[in-house]
Amino acid sequence: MKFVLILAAFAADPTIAFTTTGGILGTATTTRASTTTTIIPTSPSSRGTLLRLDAAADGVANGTDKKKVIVLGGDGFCGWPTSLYLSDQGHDVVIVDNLSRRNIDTELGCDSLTPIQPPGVRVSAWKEVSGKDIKFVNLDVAKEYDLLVQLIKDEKPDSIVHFAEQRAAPYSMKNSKTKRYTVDNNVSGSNNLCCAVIDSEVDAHIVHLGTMGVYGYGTSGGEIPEGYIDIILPGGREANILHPAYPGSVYHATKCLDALLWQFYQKNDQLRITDLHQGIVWGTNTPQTIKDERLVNRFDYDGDYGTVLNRFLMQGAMGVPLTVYGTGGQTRGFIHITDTARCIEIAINNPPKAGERVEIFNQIAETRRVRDVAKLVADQTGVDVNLLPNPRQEAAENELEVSNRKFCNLGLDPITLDAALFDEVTEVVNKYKHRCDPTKILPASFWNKKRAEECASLDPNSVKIKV
Ligand code: NAD
Ligand code: USQ
Repeated sequence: MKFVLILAAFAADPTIAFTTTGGILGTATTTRASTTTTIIPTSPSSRGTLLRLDAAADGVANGTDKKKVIVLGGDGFCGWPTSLYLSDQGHDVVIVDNLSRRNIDTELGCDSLTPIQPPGVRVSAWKEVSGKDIKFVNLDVAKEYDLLVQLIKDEKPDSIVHFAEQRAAPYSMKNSKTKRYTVDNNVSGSNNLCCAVIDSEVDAHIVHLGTMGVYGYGTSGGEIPEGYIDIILPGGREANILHPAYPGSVYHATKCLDALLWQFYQKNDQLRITDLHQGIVWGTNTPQTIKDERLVNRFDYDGDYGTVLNRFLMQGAMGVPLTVYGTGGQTRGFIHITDTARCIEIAINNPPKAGERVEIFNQIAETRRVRDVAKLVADQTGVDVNLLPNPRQEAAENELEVSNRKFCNLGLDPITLDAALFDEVTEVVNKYKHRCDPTKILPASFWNKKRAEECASLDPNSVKIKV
């Protein structure tokens, strides 16, 4: 399957050109090939970027078997659009979620900028729009072990996609309660999943969402390989081992612990496991979630759960100076939400064989430095860039070079940061800006006492939105 990016105004604008293998599209850097048939606007009224989707390329439409897929954490930011995408591709999807993310919103006194509907409304809207069923099961993967085993026995999934973790680094560093919750929830959930696959005697392929943060950022001394690194042991013996873990938060540490669990259960029980080391996801809607307002994806903008590019796009649209931490010298990997869903399907379609070591992919499109991302947004929106004291204990500057060859070799043609695609997010923000609580925009979690003291002057009430 191929997606292609086009600008709605291309016919009228001679400065905008297509490329087939990547390069410059108009004045914005982007990559997409262009053999598509169907056009799906990112919003019914969009005059900006369109995402085109050729339904006849991979997945079931391309002759791949229809799969039964359980999506753990399928109510979340990545899980919901992935569930719809897999369903749209003809797979049979069961969502499992304990709605803990929605409860954390209540705990933090904030909410998704977009008005996400309850799971029941979401799945019936999808049925109405697509004619396809998605089952929703409210279950705690970390605590309700027997129900999890029974569900796997009943559904006999081919694949289980595991998104069901506490995923915010800042929330995981808030206090000892959130640190302990993050470890308990994430590590127990992953361990339960392995045990449940073994106990149910269903040969399901586990596809886990890991993070680029397991590697540390730029600690390899060169390009970060996909999961495994060649080393020379004392005595000169060559080996290829899991890349050393170097987490930067309690959350990232849980992903390192997960990686060890995957390695152990693969070795001991021949489980088939794929670990996807994903970068920061940006964007909001996908060609599926845009089909009906009741399907809208969640949009986190607050200091704990909002991730950097979506936060900057939201701030830009609301006339709020961009919240760059420190010098903005951190380099990170990025991927668009539409590609998250695509990568999951590619992983599902390419499981390791029984007995093969854990398959690891780096799920990113590109790397960018935070201050460069801020400049891109500031240039487009005219807002100022604010350099704030850094609430995090992290390197002020880092280089990052990452291999993503495995996904590209399997047909991913990744979407890269593109000012035209920013319009989709800006449109969403403008539509729902009345739902924003500006007091939630500044950082609210600090990595240690020193960082908290350095940030003491930040006043949440000082942030004003331009109406
Ligand atoms: P999210 O918080 O929006 O979604 C996670 C979902 O899992 C939520 O709906 C939550 O209710 C559910 N959940 C959590 N613990 C659970 C449990 N014990 N039982 C059942 N359900 C549970 O997060 P997201 O942004 O969709 O991220 C999904 C996964 O992708 C995470 O594992 C995260 O580490 C990984 N990831 C996310 C990003 C990103 O930028 N968002 C980047 C890289 C990796
Ligand atoms: N940052 C700012 N200003 C902000 C927000 C963040 O300068 O307003 C900086 C941070 O200091 C950090 C970088 O931007 O250096 C990225 O922060 P982030 O919150 O966007 O991303 P992170 O905390 O790393 O976590 C997110 C997801 C997590 C996922 C991870 C992928 O929440 O689930 O695992 O991205 S990665 O970063 O590749 O490890």
